[in-house]
Amino acid sequence: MNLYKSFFGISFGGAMEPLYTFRTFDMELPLVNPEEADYIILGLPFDGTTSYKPGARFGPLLIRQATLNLESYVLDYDVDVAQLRIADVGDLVVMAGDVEGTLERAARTVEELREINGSALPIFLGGEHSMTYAPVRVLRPRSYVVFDAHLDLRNEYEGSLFNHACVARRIRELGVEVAIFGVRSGTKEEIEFARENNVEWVHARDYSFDAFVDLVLSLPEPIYVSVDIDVFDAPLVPETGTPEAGGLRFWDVVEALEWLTERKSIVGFDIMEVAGTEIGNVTALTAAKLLFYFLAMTAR
Ligand SMILES: [Mn+2]
Repeated sequence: MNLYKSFFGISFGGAMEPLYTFRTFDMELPLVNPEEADYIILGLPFDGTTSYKPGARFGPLLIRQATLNLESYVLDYDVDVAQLRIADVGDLVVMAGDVEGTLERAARTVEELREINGSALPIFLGGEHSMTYAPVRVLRPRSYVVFDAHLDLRNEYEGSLFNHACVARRIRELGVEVAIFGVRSGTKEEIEFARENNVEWVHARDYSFDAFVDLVLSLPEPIYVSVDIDVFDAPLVPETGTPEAGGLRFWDVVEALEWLTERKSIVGFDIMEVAGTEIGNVTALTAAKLLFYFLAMTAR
């Protein structure tokens, strides 16, 4: 399909049924076309299986809007993210309430973007964590490192195998090594699945940089890295599907990502489960800040 047909905002929603919208004008970054990009950003604004707080469908929009509040210069690395070659292709056009149909669309879109530019690093903004399954299936990492309050290892939840509470299990079943950090919520069934299937996880209470490095050091590469925004302590991310007290600090995740991006080959990155309806909400500001840190640290 012709990527530029809708790029200049002319033909949204025509007969060609675009997979994504190019609705990107709020992002505080000068953008480039996907062919020339080092990073390609795609929003996955799906919230059809949300169990508690709704609004993940607005996550990508809220994150982009929150970038307007940030300086593009990241002090820590002496990097200006406005200088990076970033393509933002907008949001996937989701199929409301249809998680499997939307996952298929997301997978097709990720494949298409890989064909256009296979050397750019894909970054996804969500949207429910259920969506992470699509890029992982397409990008075929050998390991999945995830920061999450929840194990997401249920076999099924509320009648769906692709519910947000099942995503880490589905990924493990692809033969991918799974390591989960910041956990403080799970079921007995999930703990048993983890034990029987070599899924490594670190409780938020036991989390330390050393514990992180110990675990990820031996993971096979390349790695897909996922941040469920609910890994952070609830006051930092109140607008998310299932907030949990007792989470990680912002710098815990930044330091872990610094280590990963410096030492390991990363095949994809996402920030998921940002929700809400209010511009400038705290969760979106946290996510936007983390996004700028990630972009800047990979460009050090
Ligand atoms: Mn979670």
